[in-house]
Amino acid sequence: MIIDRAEVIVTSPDRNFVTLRLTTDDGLVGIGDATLNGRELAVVAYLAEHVVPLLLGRDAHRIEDTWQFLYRSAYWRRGPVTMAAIAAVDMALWDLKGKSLGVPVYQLLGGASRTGLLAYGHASGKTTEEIFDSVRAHQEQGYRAIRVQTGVPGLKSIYGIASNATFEANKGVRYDHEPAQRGALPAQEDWDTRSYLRHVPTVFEAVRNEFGPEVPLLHDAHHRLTPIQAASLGKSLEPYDLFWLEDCTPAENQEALRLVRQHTTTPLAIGEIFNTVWDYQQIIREQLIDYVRSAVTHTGGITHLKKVLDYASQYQIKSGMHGPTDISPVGMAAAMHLGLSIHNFGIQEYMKHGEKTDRVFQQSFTWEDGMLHPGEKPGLGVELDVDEAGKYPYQQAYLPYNRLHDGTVHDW
Ligand code: KDG
Ligand code: MG
Repeated sequence: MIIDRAEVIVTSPDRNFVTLRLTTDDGLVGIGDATLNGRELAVVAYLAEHVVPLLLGRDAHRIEDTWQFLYRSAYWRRGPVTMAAIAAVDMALWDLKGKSLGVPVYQLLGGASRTGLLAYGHASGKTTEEIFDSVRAHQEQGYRAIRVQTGVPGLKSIYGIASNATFEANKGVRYDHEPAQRGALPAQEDWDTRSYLRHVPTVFEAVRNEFGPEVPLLHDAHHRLTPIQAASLGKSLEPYDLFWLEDCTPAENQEALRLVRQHTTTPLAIGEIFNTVWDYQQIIREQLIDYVRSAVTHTGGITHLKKVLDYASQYQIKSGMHGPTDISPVGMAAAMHLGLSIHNFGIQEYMKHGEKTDRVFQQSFTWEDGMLHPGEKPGLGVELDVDEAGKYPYQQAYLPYNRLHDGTVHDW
């Protein structure tokens, strides 16, 4: 099974996606997700200029060796661009191995450890009434666990709060297919931590009163708090029994989590912008988090994220893999195969892709009763329709960013 063709395909059906497509001498095709939201073309260049030439002629069965070769031979290690590129190669190789052996990837990873994957969706609203509508809409769509993001009085727009237009377009499930803003510049939003810290607990109190104690509720603070502010938020949310509080502080300072941990028992999830096991070294060893948020796509693929999660399992830390719409259906499938097989699966984030995306990527996963399953097709179970992908060229798009009232750029 020798790789004799490697193509990098960029498509923008509902948003931008980067896919690596490998073809072997025996005619098998494997695909991997390399989408890095807002920096897509950097990964395209890395793959096309520096990785594709290394892949031609290699034995596609040698997954571990190819991973080590790409990671170590570059000299420059880690980083989101490098690790997304390696992830795409890794996913495509697992896809090929599954297809060549006629089994779904989760069987190659040790087989199923459960019957399905509990998934959470994104409810949001500017007001409590809008949030209630959004939670109800998610429950009607089958979601059993729900992330709640709220508008804050005095702030005009906040990332993660879907617009009314999006609510309509998504048939009642309030999330954006395109939270990245199309155009040459990122949109500017405003931020005020004191207003946020005062408001969020009142929203969770209302949601708990309305929906009862059973439903797992999650919240994402998007890296915006200092350690002591994060500690205070965790403490004030304790009565509402969150499943997790995500990205409470900027994640690159691992030590900060010690202070947060000393003050609150609200479970913590971190890692959607991490890309290697080294980013997790201290917070796993010191048990400063409860859930690993990395996506397969941004953490060097199935091969590397499995190692992170195996390390985490020694400390009873579970998976909570990143699954917004900027993870392509290929990256989502990889997450489902990995999540089904590991023992320490926690929860899977799942935002439905748009209809155009579903036409470009034909998928075999199932969504029943709030649970995902990757399906039984050999490989990852996703096929890329190249002709359909060609209809949607890349469009420049960026995530928004924040400024405080005095104009200071704030953490995102
Ligand atoms: O590309 C970044 C988004 O995917 C991210 O902001 C979404 O925070 C996010 C989440 O938890 O899904
Ligand atoms: Mg997040």
